[in-house]
Amino acid sequence: MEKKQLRSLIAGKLSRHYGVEPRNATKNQMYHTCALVVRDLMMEKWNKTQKEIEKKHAKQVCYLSLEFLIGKSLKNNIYNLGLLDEFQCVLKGMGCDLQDLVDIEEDAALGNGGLGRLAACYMDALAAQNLPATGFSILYEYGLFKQRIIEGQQTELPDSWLDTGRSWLIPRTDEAVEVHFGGELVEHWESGHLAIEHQNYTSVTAVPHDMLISGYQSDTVNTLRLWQAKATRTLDFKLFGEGDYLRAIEEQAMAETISKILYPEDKHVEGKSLRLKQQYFFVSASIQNIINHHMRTYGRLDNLPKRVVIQINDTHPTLVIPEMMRIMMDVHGLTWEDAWDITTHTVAYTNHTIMPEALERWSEDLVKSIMPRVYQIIVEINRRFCEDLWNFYPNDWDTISKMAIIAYNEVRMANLAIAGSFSVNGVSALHSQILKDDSFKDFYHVTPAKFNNVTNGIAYRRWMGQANEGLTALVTDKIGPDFLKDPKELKNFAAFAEDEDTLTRFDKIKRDNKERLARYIKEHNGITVDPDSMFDVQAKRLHEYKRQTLNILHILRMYYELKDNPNLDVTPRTFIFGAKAAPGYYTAKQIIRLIHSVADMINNDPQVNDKLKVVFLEDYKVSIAEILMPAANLSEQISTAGREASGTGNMKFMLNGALTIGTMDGANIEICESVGEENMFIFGLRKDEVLDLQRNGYNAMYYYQQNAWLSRILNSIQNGIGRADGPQVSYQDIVHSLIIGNDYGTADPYLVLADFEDYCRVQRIAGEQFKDAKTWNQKAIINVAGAHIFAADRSVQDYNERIWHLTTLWKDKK
Ligand code: 26Q
Repeated sequence: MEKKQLRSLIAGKLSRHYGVEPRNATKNQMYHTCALVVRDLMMEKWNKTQKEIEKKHAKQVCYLSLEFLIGKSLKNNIYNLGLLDEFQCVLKGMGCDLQDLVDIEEDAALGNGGLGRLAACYMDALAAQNLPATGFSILYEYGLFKQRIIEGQQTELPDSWLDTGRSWLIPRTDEAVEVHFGGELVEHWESGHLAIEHQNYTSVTAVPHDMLISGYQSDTVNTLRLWQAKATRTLDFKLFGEGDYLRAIEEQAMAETISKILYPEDKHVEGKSLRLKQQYFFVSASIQNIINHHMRTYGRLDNLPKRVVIQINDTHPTLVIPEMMRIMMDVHGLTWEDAWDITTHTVAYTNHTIMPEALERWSEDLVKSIMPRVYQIIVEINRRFCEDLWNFYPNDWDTISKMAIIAYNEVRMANLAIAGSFSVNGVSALHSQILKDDSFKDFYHVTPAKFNNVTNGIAYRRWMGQANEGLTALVTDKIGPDFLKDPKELKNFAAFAEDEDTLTRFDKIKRDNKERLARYIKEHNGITVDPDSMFDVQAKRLHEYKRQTLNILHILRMYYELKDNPNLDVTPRTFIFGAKAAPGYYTAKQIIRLIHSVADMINNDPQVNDKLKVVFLEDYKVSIAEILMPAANLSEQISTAGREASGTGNMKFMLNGALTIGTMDGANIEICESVGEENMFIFGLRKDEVLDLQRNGYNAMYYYQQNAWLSRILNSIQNGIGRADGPQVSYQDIVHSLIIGNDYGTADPYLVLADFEDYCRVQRIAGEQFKDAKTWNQKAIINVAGAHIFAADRSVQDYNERIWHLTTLWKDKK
């Protein structure tokens, strides 16, 4: 596209939409205008993509996820269209800076963390590789809460992202569908067969809003379809007529709460009925849409598995299985056998969690009252499933009751997901192995062929191409630009680990990125940090199993070592945290507060101040990660072995040239295979050692008593932490849960104390090695090159070869 042409597109849109000239436009008007121009450009490709899918009878993936953590879209879409220079230049001519527009855009935070961001990364990779895909989710009016830190403590504020986000959404009222809740079932005979009628239900209308998903240098534009809940009848005239005006309005408000807010808990599940309604609303609307579209195109359902694969992102969309059965039987008149055959050849399930408290279970009564017909179907699925199991495990009631879909008055979503899908996959090699050996062992024995692994991956064009322009330019100079389309090419960068020019330039790039982050920290935290110090970063959701506490204990140890011996020759460090805690997760919030107390103590102690700083970045989100990852030297991936399904932050850090300090957990193991143990800092108990220790009675108190550092540090946390001239806050609950155990369980369930000494040992090694910048940079370069295996492009190819078997729409033109 010519700059002239782009200029006239922008000016034209501005004048038609706002009636202003470019030089008089506000930044907001300019932002919306550019978004609309970009959307128009994508729309042409979107039409072409849809036509090609029809023409080719292409098989596509429908990715069902309660979360898509998109982040910002403007720059990503301009980048994918290959128009970054053009936009920058044309806007400049209009007296406007593209970066200012990028800054205005709110993140679309329709997700909590890893699982949601993964869905967004996969949508990017699918479009880039010309694979047809539709993402389905909910149009939450409020995304993940905004985090404000007040006196060291997290408070939550609503996130009304739609102010800027709506520029990307195309309402499709023509494709709205109804979802029915509650009511009763009445059975009657209709021309010789039993028909089920659903009466007195509450109807909610699902209105789709489409977001167009572009791919890098690709003509494919896919769809992310977000469902908004609207009352089906805006006013109930009967109620209205009776004067019950308030009830009529109330019914409307009730319906619309379904898509109001994203649940901010990850891992921990609570049986809230609104959450179940969200799941059913989302699943029903999506599958109706999929089936309607398929019927319009083919007029039959038996070939559905040849044209569509439904990938469910964890168990949250599992109700798609019984809902699909319902529609095929009750609406389209299929037999149970035919409907089951189609369903179980269409749905595939990805598991993302090992933590038992994250396994979704719903009370039977709740399921029955919200979706009576779906409940009936689940009961029948369970009956048939247990019957089959009886043949496989004769007389083994124990095993069968563990595998049952309904038991103890609960519906177990993972069991339903496994029974109703043709593929079950974990998200890293270790995680998939644990699913087979442990979590889903009995299922694995019945249908071993169902079980797959697809190691997670990241949108490296966003996480390096856009977030780290300096590094991208360096890599491009050395190995050419092909790696941006084919991640395997990135391997070749390893050959430059000894190259002097590469090393000097790499050092400068990292330094620039650190300065940019230092400016951000100065502006937002008022703290001055030294860009020459090692940036040691832990950024992820706050969870006990991720062990931010272990990091803090080590920081305190370094601090006290320096206090004891101010002349100690330590590598200056800036410890940086970013983390949101689920609003109801007390311990996680205490840990955030502890980090702040430690920061307050250390940052205000002039004795250590040229050596140590601690920074907590408020409101960690995708757009902050984009500044943070490129500036990190050390990436903290320190979960208890066997707990982190994969991790994806670990991949983003290494891709930007940080070295990992980590346990042998999740994808860290594959990072280690890719770069070699000498290029990272591995420590801690291995998965089996963790299990052994826990089986044989782990004694946390023993570590506390035996290790002088642990006693000293934990005592100080118990006694109070804070700056010398300020309030000291005591963290009794944290100390208790580490050495005594709280009401809910044994002491230190995540073995923080057991791994402490070994963690400190490798931290010391990391500190020493950082002094030799050249060797450090060589290792960093090997990490960048080794990250090629973690490209979402590769993950999506794995899914395609092992599970999806999609039709490629076309080859890219060169
Ligand atoms: C479920 C029911 C009710 C309310 C909330 C939830 C819920 C929501 C989100 C449960 C879990 C989640 C998120 C899980 C998650 O993010 N898991 C992470 O997934 C990543 C991508 O595969 C992995 O890399 C991480 O290891 C894993 O923790």
